[in-house]
Amino acid sequence: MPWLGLVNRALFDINEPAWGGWSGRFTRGNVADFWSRHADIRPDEERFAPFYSYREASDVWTDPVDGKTYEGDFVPVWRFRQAMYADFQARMDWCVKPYSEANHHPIAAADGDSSDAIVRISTYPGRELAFGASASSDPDGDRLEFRWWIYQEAGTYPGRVLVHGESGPTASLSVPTGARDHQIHLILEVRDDHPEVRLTDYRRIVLDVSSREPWSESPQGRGRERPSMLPIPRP
Ligand SMILES: [Ca+2]
Repeated sequence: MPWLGLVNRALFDINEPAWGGWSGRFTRGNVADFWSRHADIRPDEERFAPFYSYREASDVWTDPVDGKTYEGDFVPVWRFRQAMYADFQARMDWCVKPYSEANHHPIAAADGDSSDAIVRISTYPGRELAFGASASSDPDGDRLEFRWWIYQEAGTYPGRVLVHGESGPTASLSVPTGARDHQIHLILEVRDDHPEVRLTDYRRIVLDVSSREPWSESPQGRGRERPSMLPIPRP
C-alpha cells in the first residue's frame, strides 16, 4: 500500500506526503516516536527512540456509494479505494486477455496538457479561474466522466471553495478572499465507462494564493483568467 501512490504520479508527489494519493496521506512534518501497531516490534523501536517519521493523517470523506461520512487515518486510502481496486482488476485482465479485450486507463488532460505533471498556479484572492479537461482521451474510445473536487486536507485553506461545473469537462472557481497565503488543491478525476471495470486517471492542480491584494498590479487584472500551468520538474 505505501507504494501505490507511485502508480498515479499525476495525483501523488513523493516529495509532498501531506498531499495524499493512493497510498494515503501523511503529516506535514516528522512526528516523534510513532510506534508500530504491532506490539512485537515495539522492543526494536524502543532501541532507537526518539525516532521520527511521517505518520498517517486524517481525512473526512463522504462515500458516494452509501452516502456515509467517514473520518480517520484510514480514510485517505478509502477515498481512492474503488479506483485502486478497479486498477488492479484491469491489470489482471492485461495478464490474460489480448489488448482489445481489456480496458485501459483514460488520459486526463488539464487545459490541453496530457502529461502527469502536477499543475502549480500562483493566484490571488478574488480571482476567477477556469479549467478545461476536454482534451482528455481514452485509448479504447470509452466515454468519459469528469469530476472536479477540492482536496481540502491536502491544502491549507480551512474554508469551503465552491467548484462550478464539477461534473463536466470544464470547471471554474473563485479564489476566496480569505485564502491569501494558503494553498488550495483542485483534483480532476477522469473515469471511463467500460462495462466490466471502470478506470480513473487524475490531475492535481495546486493553487498557491499570494498575500498580495487582488488587482494590485493593474486594473486589467480583473475578470476571468486562463491559468498558466507550471509543471513541477521531476527527477
Ligand atoms: Ca478505457
